[in-house]
Parts: sequence; structure tokens; C-alpha cells
Amino acid sequence: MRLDTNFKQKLESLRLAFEDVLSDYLDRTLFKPQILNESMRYSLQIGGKRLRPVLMFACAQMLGGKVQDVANLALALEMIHTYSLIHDDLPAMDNDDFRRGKPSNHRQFGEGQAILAGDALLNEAYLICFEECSKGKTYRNAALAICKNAGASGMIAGQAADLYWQGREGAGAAESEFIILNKTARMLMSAVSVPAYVYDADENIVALFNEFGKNFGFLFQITDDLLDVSGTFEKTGKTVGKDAKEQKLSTVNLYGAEKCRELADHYEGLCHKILDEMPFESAFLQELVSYVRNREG
Ligand code: GRG
Repeated sequence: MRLDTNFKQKLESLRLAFEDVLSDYLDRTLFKPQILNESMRYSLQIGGKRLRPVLMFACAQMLGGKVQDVANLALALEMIHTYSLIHDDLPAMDNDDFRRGKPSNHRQFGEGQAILAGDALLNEAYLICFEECSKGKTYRNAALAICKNAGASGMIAGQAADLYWQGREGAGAAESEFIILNKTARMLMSAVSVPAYVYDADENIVALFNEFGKNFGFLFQITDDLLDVSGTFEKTGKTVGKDAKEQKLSTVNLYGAEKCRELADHYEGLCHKILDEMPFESAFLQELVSYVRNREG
């Protein structure tokens, strides 16, 4: 019970640490025209779990470093994540009217402005990554990981495959794994590997962090798919029940909910095991894994 309270306090304090980083950035940034400024801020500020920054900060601390060391890269990653959600919600993609419990960006500002808000967030994120590169080789490696995982060999590849297979016959486990690895897990691999790069961890440690991020990504996506059938709008902040209606290649559509619960347990176990193998104190991340397994939103 005490551990649980400590976990929730730390989760909240890391989330708030990121909100401070974001506020500082927004305080010193003003884009023109006003509609661009508003639409970018709208999606950055309407909440979200901030899972990727929290993971990055927790891994930095686990390696003996500080939140501040990776603050700008966490900001860049969350900006890329936010752009991907704006574009994913567009009528040409997932066509969703709600995100994070509020009207999605295009419902608020129109499709054209939503596309531009997403483009702007992606470009600003790359600008931050470039600026971080001036801190030296370790930061260049970290920035490179973020850009690779988000790009044509990462999240965009996953999204393209996801879109391709929607409503199409012939996809199985291999296609589903490709989508989850790229669309979901790569961004989480960035979150956990950036601190390892920044602190110049040896390559075995970087590989362990990436392996953890990958399995955490599978756990996260499978629980996301389960929430699409058993979650609520109030808790998830998005429309539920869409995967079946729109014939998505979700794990629940492919394997059924019962098997997905088993798969989620499997990936949860793998995440715990990888953390056990790490030569660091990992209590917070261990609890975060269980928290994601049991999440309702
Ligand atoms: C448009 C290039 C492009 C990519 C879109 C993010 C994404 C890729 C699609 C959204 C749909 C989806 C199921 C993505 C998998 C990853 C995922 C579950 C994202 C939602 O992340 P959360 O739950 O979001 O961390 P919050 O709102 O909490 O930040």
C-alpha cells in the first residue's frame, strides 16, 4: 500500500515536471498567425498521460541523472507524439472527433489548420533536436534515435501499414507485429533509450533499454486495444468501439479479448524480467509496467 502511494506520488511529480518544461517552452514561444499558435497550443495543452516524458525522466533518474538533462528531448518527443495524434484523428486517417476528452484538433480549427498544427509541431520538435545536438555526441545519438523512431522506418511506417490493412483481408500476426512495433513501440523505445544515449551507457545497456521499450510498447498497444472494447469515453478520452466497426487490424480483432489479456500478461512479465536484468534500481518502472497492464485510460 505504501509502495503504491509512493508510486502514484512519483508518477504525478514526473508528470508535473514535464508540465513545467512545456509551460516554460510555451511562455517563451509565440507563433504567428494566431490560429497556428492557438491550434498548436490546444493539442499540446489538453492533457494526455505524458507517458513518454514520464518514462524518459524515470529512466534518466534510474541512470543517476536529472530530469533537466533530458527535458528538451522529452519536449521534442511529446511534440512528435502530439502531431501524430492530430494527424491520426483527421478524416483521412482515423476520423475521430475526440482526443483526450476534447474535440480533436480538426474539429476545433478545421482540417487544413490541423494538418498545419501537426506539421508545425513536428518541425519544431526537429528544431529542438538539432539544438540539442550542439551539446555533443551523446546528445546527437539521442536525437538521432528520436528522429529514426518517428520517421519512415518507425512510427510513420507503422501508421502506413495500419492504414493499408484496415478493412483488407490477408493480414496476420506478422503484419500486426510490424504495426505495433513501428506505430506504438518505437516512440516508447525513444523515451527509454534517450537517457541511455545521453549518459553514454554501453551498448548492452542501450540494447536492454530498447528491448524494454519494445515490450512495453506491445503491452501498451494490447491494453489500448482491450480498452477499445471494454473502456469508456470518460476514462480514455476517445471514442471507443471503433476498431471492430472499422475493421482495424487490432490485436483484439485478430486474437479475441481473452487471448489479448493473456498476451498482455505475457508482455508485462517480459518487461518485469528485463528490468530485473538491469543493474539499476527499477522499482518505479516495475510499478509503471503493472500500472499500464491494469490501466483504465
Ligand atoms: C499520423 C504518422 C502518424 C502516426 C499516428 C499515434 C498514432 C500514430 C496513432 C494513434 C492511434 C494509436 C492507437 C496509436 C498507438 C499508440 C497510442 C496508443 C497512442 C496514444 O498514446 P497515449 O495513450 O495518448 O499515450 P495520450 O493522449 O495519453 O498522450
